[in-house]
Order: sequence, then structure tokens, then C-alpha cells
Amino acid sequence: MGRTFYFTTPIYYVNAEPHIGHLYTTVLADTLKRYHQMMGDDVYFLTGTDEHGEKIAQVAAKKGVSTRALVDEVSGVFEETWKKIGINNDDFIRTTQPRHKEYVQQVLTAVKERGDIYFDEYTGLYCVGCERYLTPTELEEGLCPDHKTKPQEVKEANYFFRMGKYQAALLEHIEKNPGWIRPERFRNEVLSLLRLPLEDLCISRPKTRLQWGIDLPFDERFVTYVWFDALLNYPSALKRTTDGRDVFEKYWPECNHLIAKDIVKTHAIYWPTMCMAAGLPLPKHLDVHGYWLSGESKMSKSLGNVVRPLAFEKQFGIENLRYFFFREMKFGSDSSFTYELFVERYNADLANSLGNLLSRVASIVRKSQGGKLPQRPQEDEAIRAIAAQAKTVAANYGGHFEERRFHAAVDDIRALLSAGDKYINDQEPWRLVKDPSRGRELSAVLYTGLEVVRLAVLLLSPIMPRTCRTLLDYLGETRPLDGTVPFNELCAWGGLATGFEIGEVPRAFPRIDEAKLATVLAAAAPSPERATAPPPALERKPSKPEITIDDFSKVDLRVATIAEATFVQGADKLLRLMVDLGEGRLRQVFAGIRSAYPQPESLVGQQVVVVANLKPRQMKFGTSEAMVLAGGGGTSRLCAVTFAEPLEPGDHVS
Ligand code: ME8
Repeated sequence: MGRTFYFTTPIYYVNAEPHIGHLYTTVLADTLKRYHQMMGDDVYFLTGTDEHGEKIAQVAAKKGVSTRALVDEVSGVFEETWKKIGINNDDFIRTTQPRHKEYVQQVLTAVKERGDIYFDEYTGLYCVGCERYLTPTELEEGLCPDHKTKPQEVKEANYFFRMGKYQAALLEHIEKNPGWIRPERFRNEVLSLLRLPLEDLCISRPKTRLQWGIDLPFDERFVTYVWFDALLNYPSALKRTTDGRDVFEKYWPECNHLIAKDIVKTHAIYWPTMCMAAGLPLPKHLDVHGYWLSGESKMSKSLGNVVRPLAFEKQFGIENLRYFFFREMKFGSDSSFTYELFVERYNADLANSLGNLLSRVASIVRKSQGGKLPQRPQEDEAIRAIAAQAKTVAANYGGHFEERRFHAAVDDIRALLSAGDKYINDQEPWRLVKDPSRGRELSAVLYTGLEVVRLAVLLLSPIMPRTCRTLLDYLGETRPLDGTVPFNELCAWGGLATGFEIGEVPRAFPRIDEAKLATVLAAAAPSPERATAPPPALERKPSKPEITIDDFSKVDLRVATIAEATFVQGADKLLRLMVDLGEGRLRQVFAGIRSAYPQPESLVGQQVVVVANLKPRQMKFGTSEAMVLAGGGGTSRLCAVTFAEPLEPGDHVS
């Protein structure tokens, strides 16, 4: 009998559409579900959208649409996106659904009756981006470290949850359960937070300031604080599924949350203390992954450097990105996504290694065996070695998945494929084909080559389900991967479908060439998000003292054409630009616009405004010989000042 699992992703805010950061956590849950199903386990997978709170209300107001219209539209985009790319979630929860609202109100009533909610006045620093109060120690130079915005000081009378009361119990739970928060370093982070005094949590917002939320059942002048509402989605979705069932008893004890490190505090502190007060058993695991960075900054809607799942699906296929996710990210650490790196990995691992091995061997089978897969051969030393490696890879696979060492599972599969590749190179079946007396050797080599492919594809199938299903079917491996056939049987060496006639060799992973990459890069910058994202919480800097026209005329503003744009090693805000001011030489400029241009080469050829008579500045990386003008930054997107029409380099700007 298999085990039971309940995987959840965060419910995503509907203030902007999904990007590949959201995709990653969703794919992670989907892959874990498929892995466990293959192992014969029973899995429930929930995702959804978080639709209340100040942030959502602000975005709707800025767009000039009703909040209801905004949440319906964007939640629909999330749900559709997951559907279109084959995410296999069991339910999709929206916090605006009656099933959720009713549950939140029940919990609030119970916690209040227990004496764990009280009314008080409070002053604190609120970050709308995070939708929570930040402690002064969390700020970096007075700003929220995630959103780079100044939190607003809020003073108001509100309801509070006695979170502090549960501090000792939570500390004890985490100390006693080493695997509760994984990986270890996030557990340590939470433990150190819990060694400081834990304040109570403000769980309401007065309707005079915010109407968009779930009414407090005991005081309708207030709505519920968005995190107290959102976290309860995990049980509320089980209490009443979209098709009307109550699966809480079955799945709740096996709850495993998947989140990124941005929301550790809410999930590892707010949430378990809420569970304690509500009489809910604590979730079983909290798995925390790192960020996908775009270049070196976090990919995020507020920074505007995002890659959209559906666009990627059209460009290179989501399944290939799923592969990249698991190959590249070491669980718990940050990883960079760039199109260039994606293409490099794809070409090396999928086109060259897996795709090539399959097509080289399959085409000889077609040529020499009438397309029929050969008999399992007598094993010589070389075959025994590869079979032993395959056996070890399959044996370690489960441990890697369950300890969240996905990249190690992929490394093993890559190593198996390269052993297969080396074996084929050593055995040279293209020469054996020419010698009729070596037919038996030939079929042994072909069998072995395709058996390696079958096993690699089987093991990759939770990661690339559709692609792998097609390849397995092609090889005559039609057994279901839903646990009805035991995993050990599927993966036993020698399972290749002897006698099955393979069809025309598929071009499973066509190589991506430079030209295709260049087209995608050109389309990716500037990202459409930059043009449409509403800036978070506007803050205007105080204006500077008045100047005269004479003061202004001292500034020599010129048109400059960007000839080169590159990252600067060791400087995460700067780009190094070589600009042409029509002087017969290029000037070097270090410009603090990196976050806006994750693909700096997109700037080449653009014309910008520079301060040409600024005294050269000696910097750590070299001399900066001018300054580029840019707009935005701080709380909104950053963008270099450019021209709608081409001008001559060196032209005056006035
Ligand atoms: O925080 N790298 O919603 P959210 C990796 N509504 N993962 C990323 C990512 C990146 N660059 N960007 C986003 C919220 N994610 C709340 C959650 S749960 C009760 C409420 C993923 O829309 C990652 O899973 O800001 C992260 O934790 C989540 O999206 C944040 O999504």
C-alpha cells in the first residue's frame, strides 16, 4: 500500500500575471506528485490565488478597474496557464471563494473564543509589497530588502492574535523535529528568529482604510489581515473541495508546503502558531527553495525582469524549462535563469546527449533490424558495467527526490546517458552493421543503447511528463507510470520491449541555434512587464532647490549611441557601457541601471542621454567618463532615457 501526500504551493498574489518564479514552485509540486504516483503513493496537490489585501486593492485602483474584476481576470490567467502547460493540480483555491471565507470566519471565531484575539492600538512599519509589518532589524537602509521600498508607518486600533503565547511551543517543535523545515539553513534562520521575543500579530484592517477582505465575524468594522486569511487556504481547500468533498482527514496529516525563501517567516512562524491556536495539527514539512534570479537580481514582478511561462512554452517548450529547473537549481540555493544558459544546458544534455543517443541507435535499429527491437543479449563486461550503473542510479533516485536533491538525481541520469554514449562510441555499431558475421554483437549493442535511453527517460518522466511519455511509447514502453506497475519492475534492467517495431526516428530535441536564441533575446527585452506593471507604493523624493537657466546650461547633455553593454563583475547594480558621442573614440560609463536590463546586449544600438561634461570619476572598476540619464528607480521601474527617432551621436540635448 502506498503512502499519502499533500503538496501545496503558495497561493499567488493576483496583482500581476505568473512568471517563471511562480512556475517553478508549481512545477515542483507537479513533479513531486508525478514522482510519488509512479511510486504507488496517493497524492493531493493544491495551488491557487491569494486575492485580498492592500496590494491587490491598490493595483485595481491604479488600473481603474474594480478589485473584483482584477482578481477574476488575473486568477483566471493563473488557472489557465497551469492548465495549458499540463500542471496536474487536484484543486485550485481562490481566497475569494465562499468555501474559504466561511472557513476563515470559523477559525477566527474559534481563536477569539479561546481568548487568543484581543483589541489594541499599534504603531508599526508596514510593507505593502510583503503585506506585513517589518521589524526595524529587517530593514536595509530604511527600505524593505525585498521590495526596495520604504515601509509606511501605520498607527491604528486593531485586533491582535496572541502569537507570542505560542513561541515556546513552536521553538520546541522545531528543535525536536529537525526535518520540519528543509533545508537546514532555513531551519536555523527560523530558530534564531524564535530566540528573540515574538510579538503578537495584528490580524485586522479597519474598513475605513481597506474594504477588500474577509469581514471579521466578531466586528464588521474590520476585515481580516491578508496573511491570516491566505494561510488558511491550505486546510480550507481540503474541508470542501471544488467538487464538494471533505478530504481533510485524509490529507491534512501529510501536508507538505512548498515555498520560496521570501515567505519563510509567515509559514514557519505565523502559520504554525495559528494552527496551534485553531487546534489544527501542524503541517508535516516546510520545503523552502531559493530564488530564480534574472542575471543577479531576483526575478520579480516589481522589478519587472520576468519571463512568462506561456511565452516560454512557445519559444522553447515548458518541458525543456522543467528540465532546466531541476538540473540547475540546488534546492534551497538561488540560481540564475538566462536564456543563454538555458540553451547551453538544453543543447548539451537534451539535444546532444539524450536526443543524439536515441537517434543514433534507433536509426541503426531501423536500418539493420527492420525496426524491431533486439533480444536481450548475453551480457559481456561492458554491458554488465552499464547495467550496474543503471541499477545504482535507479536505487538512489527515490532518496534524491525525497530529500529534495533533484539536481543530484538529474546528475545521475546525465552520467548514465554519458556512459551510454561512451559505450556506443566504443562499440561502433555503424561498423558492426557492415560486417554480417557480427550480427549478434550488433544487436547486443543496440539493445544496450536503447535500454539506457528507456531507463533515463523513465527516470526523467516526473520532470518532463509529456515528452517522456511520447519517447517511452516510441520505444514500446507503454506501461502506465501511475503506480500500477511497481517502480522496481519498470526500472529493472532488461525491460526493453523486444520485438516491438519502432517507427521513424523522432527529432525529440532539435538543437537550438544561435539565430533562434538571438530572436528570442531580442523579443524578451524590454520585457512587456516593464511597460505594464503598476509601480508599487509611489513615493516622490522631495524636490531640490530651484536653479536658474544659467545653472542648467552648465550641464552638457548629449546624444550617445551605446556600442557595448556588459555586466560588471562584483557590482550588482552596474552595467559597463561603451558609448559613442561622435568624438572619434568611445567613452566608458558605469551606469547603475543593471536591474532594468537583465540582458544588457539589448541596449546595444540604443541612443541615450549622457551628461558629457561630468568630471571623470575613478571607480573600483575603471574610470566613468560620463553619466547616463535614466528615469524611475526607487519604487518604480527604472528605464534609460532614449529617443523615439534616431539622432547623430554627440547631438546636443536641451
Ligand atoms: O507571497 N524565484 O505570493 P507571491 C523562485 N500570496 N520562486 C519565486 C520567485 C523567484 N524569483 N518569484 C516568485 C505570496 N516565486 C503570497 C503567498 S501563501 C499562503 C501566500 C514563487 O505571488 C515562490 O513560490 O508573491 C514564492 O514563495 C511565491 O512565488 C511568492 O508568490
